Amino acid sequence: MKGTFLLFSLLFFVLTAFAEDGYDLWLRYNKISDPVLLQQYRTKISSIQFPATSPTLTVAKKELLNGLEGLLGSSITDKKTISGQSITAGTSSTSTFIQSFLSEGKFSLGKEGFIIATKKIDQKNVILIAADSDVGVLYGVFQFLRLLQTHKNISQLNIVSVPKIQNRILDHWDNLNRTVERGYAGASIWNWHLLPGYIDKRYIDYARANASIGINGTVLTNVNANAMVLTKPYLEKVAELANVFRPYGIKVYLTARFSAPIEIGGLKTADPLDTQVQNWWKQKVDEIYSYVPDFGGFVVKANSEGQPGPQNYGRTHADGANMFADALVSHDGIVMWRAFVYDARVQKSTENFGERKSDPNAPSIASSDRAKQAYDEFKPLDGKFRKNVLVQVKNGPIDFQPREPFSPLFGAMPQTPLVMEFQLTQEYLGQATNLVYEAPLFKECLDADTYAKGMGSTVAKVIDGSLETYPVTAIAGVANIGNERNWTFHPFGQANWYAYGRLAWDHELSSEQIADEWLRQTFTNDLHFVDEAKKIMLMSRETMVNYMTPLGLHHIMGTGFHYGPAPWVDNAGRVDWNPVYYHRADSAGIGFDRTIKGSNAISQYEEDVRKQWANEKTCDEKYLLWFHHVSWKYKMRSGKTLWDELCYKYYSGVDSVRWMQRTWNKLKEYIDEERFEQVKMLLAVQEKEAVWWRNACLLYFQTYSKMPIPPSYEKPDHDLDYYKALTFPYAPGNNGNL
Ligand code: GCV
Repeated sequence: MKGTFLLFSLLFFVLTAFAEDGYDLWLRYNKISDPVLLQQYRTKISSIQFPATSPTLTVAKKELLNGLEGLLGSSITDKKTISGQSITAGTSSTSTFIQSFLSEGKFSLGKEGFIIATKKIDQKNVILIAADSDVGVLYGVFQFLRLLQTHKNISQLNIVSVPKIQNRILDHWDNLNRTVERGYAGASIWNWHLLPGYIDKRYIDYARANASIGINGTVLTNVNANAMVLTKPYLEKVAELANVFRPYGIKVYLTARFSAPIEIGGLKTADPLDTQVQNWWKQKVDEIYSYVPDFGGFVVKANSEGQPGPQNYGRTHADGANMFADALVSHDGIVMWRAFVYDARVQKSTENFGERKSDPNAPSIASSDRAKQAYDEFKPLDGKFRKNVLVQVKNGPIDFQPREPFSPLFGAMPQTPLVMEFQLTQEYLGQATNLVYEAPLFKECLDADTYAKGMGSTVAKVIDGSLETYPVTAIAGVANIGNERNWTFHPFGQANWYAYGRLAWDHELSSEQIADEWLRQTFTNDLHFVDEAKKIMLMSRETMVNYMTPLGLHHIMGTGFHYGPAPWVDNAGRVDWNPVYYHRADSAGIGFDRTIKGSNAISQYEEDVRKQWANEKTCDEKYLLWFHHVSWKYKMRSGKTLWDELCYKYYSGVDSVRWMQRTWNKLKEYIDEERFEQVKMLLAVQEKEAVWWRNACLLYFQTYSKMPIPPSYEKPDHDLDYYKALTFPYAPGNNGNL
């Protein structure tokens, strides 16, 4: 009996120890199963020559050895001298061979670029991983391992890779009490209570994962900020995290609460032009650098959704940002000042989404269209910021919707470097239950042409400094990470973290290429699996747009938690939180008129863009209802009426989810059961949610169109009242803001 129990316990241990729990992300170094390829790789790599003379080179070497031994299933010799069948890694300071190779080649690798090249030494091939900096070598190591993980031919390598954007940052909306605003993957990974004494292994693996995709900065705290993180006990904790991340090339940033001088400094004001306030911030910044000598700087959300800011004192955003910039400049720190602002006269409660308060200090900013407000407030400030200030702009003018046109600020502030802010966490994209691969969304924005300096002035070129030269460039992604074992809850959420990092490094990569890499590293190199799963990924974003907000609809989700459809809501605390404000459905038609006849938000775009979008007939139909109020009977390019097209889109969205389910179900034999089943269950949840979105939206819009849902479509299984009555008081992703 005892023996049987022991046997079962052992079996349980073995099974769970090898369970595919997703913790390893894309950094999986299982032995290559294709024997021919394995042999080819083994003949090329049997040793490394890699002097590890710094903490960064030490972690790089460890990763390389660990990766190679796992992938090749053989032990790798660590040699002192270069020999054939080997990898030589390092910089000019660690290897004379690399020194002469780099000086002959005259490469411009900058602070982070690397080269992976095949060279002949004594008639034998050697693979070089070389860089001008230690962190460049680390990036090269990860890229080399990726080549093996994705089964690439490594016979004649000649890769030169340099990041296009300098600061590639993850923004955490994590609160000090471990809640995560708009987080759907458990609690915050930062265990503030146990820091600085206890270093969770996750911190190291977080740094490894980020470094593997080139992310080099992390903002630890929520933009709805808590001043306490700037106090001594918390700075000690921050310093420990920075120590863990440093070898991986990752800088730490914090969010600065504008009113901190009052809240933790005992001052009576936070006025940015007050010398006492300025000195307080200078001293605070000096103190931060005494803990974290390579501290990156601040992200600030000011005069937005209840956050205090310079306008409370009659000052401008530039006054506020410059005060921080002056405090940071001698340390080479930067300020990322967010442009996510909209009429501050009404603010959101910091504790409860349902309760709204007016902010008596906020100025009156007359604007009828929330989509115009960031541009209206920030464009006039172009040229007024210090050199170490960047203005951080969300990809679209409203708020991370399934689809938005690019923000008109891109290209409109040539004298100011702009940070692109994407949202990886799926606040409006089905949260963590929907499979939505976001690379196509990111690319749509990055590749959009602003025409700021004529044709070809893409958003990517605005932010990477190709159109204007900036001393500093940056991109930010709001993290989708939590303490769920697999980090992102949905196994495919990992792909969004991965894709963001890869695009931040090189925005010219395609969504398809990134999906391909990620699938191979995360699941298997089996071609059938990769092809089919890739189709699912590539169609997933458009699918979601179709079942949530087709044809340019936006912001019609449930208020507060932003979960599920609620186009009927008309009683939110401020007018521009109401779905009815955005879709404007009435008996004549649907859509927000942003042309000259309406809010004229379209005037904020360059003429070439404006001309196209201002006319219903030439406007890309994916933005039609974003810019136009269109009659229900309007003839679409398909020949259908707008109403029929809307029905078609909503129904095809659901059909596509069902296709995704069928396709996934056929992939069972290719991957592990755990992750297969997890995705299968989540796709079933997604299907239900897609049907819910479709039915709720169409039944509601039908009360205005008075037109029938074509009889060939399946009938909604409930009436509108049923959908209106659904409530979710405990949906995840709440603010907390503590
Ligand atoms: C961090 C939206 C979100 C808020 C978020 C805000 C922002 O309004 O719903 O949770 O706050 O954007 O980006 O600041």
